[in-house]
Amino acid sequence: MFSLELNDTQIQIRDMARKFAVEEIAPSVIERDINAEFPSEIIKKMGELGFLGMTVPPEWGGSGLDTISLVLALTEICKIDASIGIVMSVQNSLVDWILQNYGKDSQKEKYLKPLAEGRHLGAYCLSEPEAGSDARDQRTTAERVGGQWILNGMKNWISTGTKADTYIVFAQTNPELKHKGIACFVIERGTPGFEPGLKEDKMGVRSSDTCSIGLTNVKLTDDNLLGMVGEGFYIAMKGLNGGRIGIAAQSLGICKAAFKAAVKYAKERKTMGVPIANHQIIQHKLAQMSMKIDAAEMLIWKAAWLRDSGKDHIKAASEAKLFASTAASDITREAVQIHGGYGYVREYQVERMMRDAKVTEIYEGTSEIQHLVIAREILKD
Ligand code: COS
Repeated sequence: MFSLELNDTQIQIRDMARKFAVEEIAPSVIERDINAEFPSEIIKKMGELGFLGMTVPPEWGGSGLDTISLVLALTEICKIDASIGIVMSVQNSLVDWILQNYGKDSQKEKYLKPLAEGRHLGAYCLSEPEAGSDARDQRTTAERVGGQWILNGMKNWISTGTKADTYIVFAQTNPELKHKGIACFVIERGTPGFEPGLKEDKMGVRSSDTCSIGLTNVKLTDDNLLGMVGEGFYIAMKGLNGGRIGIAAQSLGICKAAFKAAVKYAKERKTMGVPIANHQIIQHKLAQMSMKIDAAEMLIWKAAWLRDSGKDHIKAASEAKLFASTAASDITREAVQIHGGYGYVREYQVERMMRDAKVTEIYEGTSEIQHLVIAREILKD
């Protein structure tokens, strides 16, 4: 049964993430945003605490928790720093999940364990210069030559791209088969011909690391293949069903932080002799923000619960992501507005939240793609 009541473990995980975020992440968040500095030390500590393998079973080095626990932890981390949230979400929801569900035991031992134990970082490489929303138009090729696979192409917008140890990479084995020809590979950092490029200079989530990756005659074997040849597109999409819940949780964290800052400021700041919170126009804004946060949380928990129950959650994940990411942009914009001029300077942090929020409407499926996915699920017979 779907329940709004958290169990003891879920409460414990949420509180642990909250404490870690406040004590370990908050002190350096403004500096890391200014300098676009990847938080290596913080991520290392998060790995030691089990935050990078949350839903992976203990036998493969993980914490064996449910998706609700993951979204609770992600929300708490993103209340303080959405850049760290994207590293955590990609690793748990995409990289770990794909290896856990499509890796052979030998691959799990080699790749999943160090990821889940937090010793390695992972990246998910689906997008390309010519294949973003239209993900099945993969131009990266995987050619069978002798007993090997030779990969050539280019991947784009890869989160944790210059820092990862383990990459999940999608490539086309037979263009005639269209999406049924795509295969999924696991590639180690340092593999000859696999070359992460320069870090992008981004508007938001600046201390996360994003880059393109070139593949030039990258030689792999069947030991690098995850699932069956031709199963790659389905693996990518099923991964994104979880990834989208993660981005929704990231958005919710941003929403909650911006709302808290806006309420505090509205009670303190006076105009016309009274706190601005006394003005009806500000009250309307706060009411809208509060309602959107509650609705986003319900959608996220519902999607997470469906995923944990093994039920279809394609529509629920897209609804959660679409709603929460739209709310994040709306709420951070209003939080800046409520702060007036102070909202426009770094010290009050809502301007960073507004910049961070924007990308939640873009990555792991744009809002336009989420509308398409939801509509297709409604209309399918
Ligand atoms: N979960 C499971 N299976 C899915 C799926 C999902 N979310 N989405 C599509 N599929 C399956 C379909 O059921 C279909 O299966 P069959 O081959 O059995 O018919 C197959 O995949 C192809 O899907 P579809 O026909 O819908 O393909 P389209 O190209 O028309 O649309 C979209 C696919 C646009 C939905 C997909 O490319 C997408 O999600 N794009 C966004 C990609 C993205 O999020 N990129 C961000 C990467 S991280 S920055």
